[in-house]
Amino acid sequence: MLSYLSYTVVAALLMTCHALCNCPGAPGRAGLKGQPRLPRLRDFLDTGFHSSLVNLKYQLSRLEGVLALDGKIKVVGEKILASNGKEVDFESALESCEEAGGTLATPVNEEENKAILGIVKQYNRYAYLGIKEGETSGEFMDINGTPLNYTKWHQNEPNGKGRENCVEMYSDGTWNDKKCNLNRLTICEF
Ligand code: MAN
Ligand code: CA
Repeated sequence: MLSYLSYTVVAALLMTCHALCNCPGAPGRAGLKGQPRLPRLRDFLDTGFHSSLVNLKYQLSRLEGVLALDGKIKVVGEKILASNGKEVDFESALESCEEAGGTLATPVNEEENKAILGIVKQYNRYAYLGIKEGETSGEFMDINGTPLNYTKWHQNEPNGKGRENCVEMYSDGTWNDKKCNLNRLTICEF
């Protein structure tokens, strides 16, 4: 009885596998020339996987819409910007962004700078950016040590000559090199 059952199960599995797998000779692989092939398990799974992804994207964009409407996040290109509303020194700000899986907001173009400015205005507080002075004074770079392609220095800035190693955003969106131990708004990017 047991062996008959095992046989049946194995045979059924083999037949199913053969019918649905991607092996030569399985029905639905190629079919005869000019004939439409039968759907395979992989196609079925692909379709399911694809529609799951489409649905996931849709649900995420809905959530982004809700959070953006509530002023909790700003979506700019591929980036999401958010603040916890806290004013802390540079290292603490960076740490809290990294803890949340992001980094300090670092504008790489005018559009991103404007989006960050929107949060500065929302909280009416200057913010630290994810930018630090390098070994050479007056040379600023992002958190990864990459030199900047985009800057928005206020007139006559940077002027710290190695004594102001961090960068704050003013409420007009321009940048000032500034000491790192002050309390500034935390704005993160994800
Ligand atoms: C203060 C500091 C400096 C800034 C000047 C601008 O001294 O905030 O970082 O460059 O003001 O006048
Ligand atoms: Ca300065």
